[in-house]
Amino acid sequence: MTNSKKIFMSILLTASLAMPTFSANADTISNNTEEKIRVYVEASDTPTKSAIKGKFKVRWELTENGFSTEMTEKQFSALQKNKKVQVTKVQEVTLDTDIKVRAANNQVAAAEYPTQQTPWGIKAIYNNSNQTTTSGGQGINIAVLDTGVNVNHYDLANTVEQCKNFTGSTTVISGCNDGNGHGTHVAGSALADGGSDGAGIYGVAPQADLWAYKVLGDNGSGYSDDIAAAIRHTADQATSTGTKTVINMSLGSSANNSLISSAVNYAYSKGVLVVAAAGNSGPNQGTIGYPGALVNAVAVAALENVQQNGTYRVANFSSRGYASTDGDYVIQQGDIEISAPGAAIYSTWNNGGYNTISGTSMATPHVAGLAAKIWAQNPGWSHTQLRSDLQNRAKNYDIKGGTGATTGDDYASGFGFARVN
Ligand SMILES: [Ca+2]
Ligand SMILES: [Ca+2]
Ligand SMILES: [Ca+2]
Repeated sequence: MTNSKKIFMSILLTASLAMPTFSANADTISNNTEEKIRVYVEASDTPTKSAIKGKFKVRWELTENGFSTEMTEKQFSALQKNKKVQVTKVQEVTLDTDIKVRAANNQVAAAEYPTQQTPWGIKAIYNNSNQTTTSGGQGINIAVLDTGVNVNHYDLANTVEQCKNFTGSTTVISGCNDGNGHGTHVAGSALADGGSDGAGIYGVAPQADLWAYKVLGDNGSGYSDDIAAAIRHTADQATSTGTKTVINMSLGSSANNSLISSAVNYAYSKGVLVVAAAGNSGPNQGTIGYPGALVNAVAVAALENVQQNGTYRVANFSSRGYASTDGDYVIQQGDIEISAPGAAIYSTWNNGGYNTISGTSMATPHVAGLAAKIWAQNPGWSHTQLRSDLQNRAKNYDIKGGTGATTGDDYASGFGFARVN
C-alpha cells in the first residue's frame, strides 16, 4: 500500500485517443463512425473561430482563438484541411492502475479519529517533534486539482470554499466528489484543520481555504484540456476575488503538454504560485515529469522519514532532475526545486477516515501548505517573492541523503527541504 510508484498520477499518452460515445446500450459503442474524440481547435482569427464554434459544441474556451470540443474522426480529418485552423487531439491523462484498484475496492475502513493528529511530515516541516497542532494560511486559497475531495470529511469540511468539477460537462459544474481517495489525501496534508473538536488530523496550513477542483475521474482518467481549464479558472478566480492562490498539482506526465504548460504560464502571469509533483520515476537522472519540470511550476521531490548524511533522505522513487543544470541555485526547465515529506504519509481519505500512502503527490501539498502559511504572514508579497522565500528556506536545510543528493543544490532534492522554522 505504501509503494510510492503506485500513487503518482502519470499522464499516459495513449495510442488511441478516441473517446467512445456514452450509451446505455453497449452494442452501439462499436459504431466507430459515430465515436467522438476530444480535439483542440485554434483558429487564425475570430470570425473563423465563430464559424467553427457554430458547428461544434465548445467544451473549454482556452485561449483567445482556441477552444476544445468533441468531434468524429471524419470531422477531424475535414477540419485538418482548413488552412485557417490548427486542430490537435487532446491528450488523455490517467492514474496508474493500482490506484484504480484501490479506488474500486475502497478497502480502507473509515476511522472516526486519526491515530496521529500530526503525522511525521507535519512535525518535520514544522521542525518540531513535539508539534501537536498547526496554524496559519488565513485568507490564502489552495486549489487542489485532483480526483476531487470528500468535502464532508470531518477534518476538511470547514476549510472548503469551492468545490467544482471540470470532468463532467462542458461547463464548470458544482460538486467535486472524490471516488478515488487521492485528492482527499492531498488536501488533508495541505490544510486539514483537526475538525470542529480539534481531535482530527492537521495539515500544514489549516486556516487556508480549499478550492477542490476535480480534474480527473474516479477511475483516474481525465483530459489535459480539463486540467488546463481548471488551471485557468483558478487564475481567473484568484483575479476576480483579489486573493492570493496556490495551485497544487499532484499529477504529472513524462511529456510536456502544450495545453497544460500554456495554462501554467497564464496562471503564473496572474500571480498564482504553481506547485507540482516531480514524479515517481526515480532515482535516475532526467526522470522528472511535467508540469513540475516547467520553469513556472515549483517541482517537489519526496523525502522519507530516514536520516542519511545527517539529513532526511530523498526517496528512491522520487523523480530526479538533471546534473547538467543543478548546483547553480537557479531554476531551469527540468530542475527539482524543493523537497518535502512524501513517503508513508498519513492523511485524510475519501471514506471519511484516514490512509497512509507515498509519492511525490504527497510531498507537493506539504509545500503548497507551507506556501499558504508564509503568504498569509506576508500578504504584500508577490508570488515570486514567496517562491524566493521558499527557496531560501530550502537552502537553509540542505538535503544530502539519497541517490544524487549532495551538498548544495542537487538534482535529487533541489535547493533542499523548505520548512516553517
Ligand atoms: Ca519547475
Ligand atoms: Ca539549476
Ligand atoms: Ca543538497
